[in-house]
Amino acid sequence: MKLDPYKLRNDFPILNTLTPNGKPLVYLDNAASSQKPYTVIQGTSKYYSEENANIHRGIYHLSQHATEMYEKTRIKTSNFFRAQCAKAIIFTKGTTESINLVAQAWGRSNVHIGDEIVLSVQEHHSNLVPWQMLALEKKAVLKFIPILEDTTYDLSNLKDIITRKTKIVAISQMSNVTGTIHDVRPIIERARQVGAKVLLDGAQSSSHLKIDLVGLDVDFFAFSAHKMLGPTGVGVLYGKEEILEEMPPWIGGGDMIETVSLESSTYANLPAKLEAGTPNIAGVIGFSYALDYLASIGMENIHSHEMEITSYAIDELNRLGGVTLYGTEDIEKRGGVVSFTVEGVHPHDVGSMLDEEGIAIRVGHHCCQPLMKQWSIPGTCRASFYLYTTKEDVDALVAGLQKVKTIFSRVARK
Ligand code: C6P
Repeated sequence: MKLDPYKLRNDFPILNTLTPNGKPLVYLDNAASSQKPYTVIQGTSKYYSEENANIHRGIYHLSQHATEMYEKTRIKTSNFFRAQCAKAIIFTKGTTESINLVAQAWGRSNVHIGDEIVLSVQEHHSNLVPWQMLALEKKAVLKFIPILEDTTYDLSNLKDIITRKTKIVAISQMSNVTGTIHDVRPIIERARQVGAKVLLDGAQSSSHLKIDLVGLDVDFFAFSAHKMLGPTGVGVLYGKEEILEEMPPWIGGGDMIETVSLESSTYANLPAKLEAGTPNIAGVIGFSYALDYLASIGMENIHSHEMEITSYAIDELNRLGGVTLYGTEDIEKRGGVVSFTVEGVHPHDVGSMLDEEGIAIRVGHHCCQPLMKQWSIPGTCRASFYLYTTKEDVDALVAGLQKVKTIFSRVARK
């Protein structure tokens, strides 16, 4: 069913606010973080006002109720992403922490001198730095899947890149810079042939696509709640149960133990083993409301809407002229992200001038410095869309860019 962004906007209080200089907010930075609907805001507030207690520790009603809501969110998350089971869902602080958890807990026990770790050249720093740290510690080798001119993965040399020496392949399913949705199946198949594990960075794909984790047959999947209408400070690491079972704990502390003596400890079963300390209970419960909201709309409908908006934005930006667009022209391979540069204008100037018009986009390297280096540019301007983005938002962006171009062409003439 086609979604109605105009109707949905009423569910997001921030979208009806004005910026400090009195302009209606045009929010086009959803790849950085999405806005939150009333249900998430009110659900989180209800937890703090009426339901707040620590979990897994109390035998009193409030604590048991909070535990139940927290654990129900785990089950809901598992069902939403068609995971193996709820135990395979580990709550973290976000994608970054989820990837670090794998790099450190799994990586330290499974990656050894001379082993290879395969990444791609367009990874977010969160899916580069943790592996660089591990490779340095273990004297392992980093290898990279290149991208084609259309920004999809170049699979032509996959057999040479992913070999019997490969221990793990860690790649993103959707680029935060170009919005390219990658066909990761051939990469997963190749990893299976050589016995390597696969981690998918789902920070972007999780908010835009219907994901079937068991169908994808990935070993690990990492994402953040705040990009899918949920609170900040909550993320998920999905891992195949048998792999998580074998992984040593990452952080030690309360709630992850079975027994503790002064000298040593034994550890709890999954998922507690990998969730030491008091978690972000309010955030996880808030995420449960976000999942309900997304489910009520349907991820396929969200993706269709984004394709429509993205296609409209690409057409309008091309019509504007003087704008270079990055990413594939095949709309079927794109999510709701458009990266571009404006001829003769630094992305930061574009961002600042659009801000004066109430338009929020992200400019810069988007935490993908190696990709910017490959393209020999300091950064791009990035407009990113979501279920509440309208064609009028895109029109506002294009009008703002027209203004930028006019002002800069006047400056250039002087
Ligand atoms: N990208 C962006 O504006 P965290 O910060 O842990 O929630 O997510 C990190 C992350 C990892 N992988 C990808 C592909 C991402 O896009 C992000 C977050 C935001 O592009 C903030 S830098």
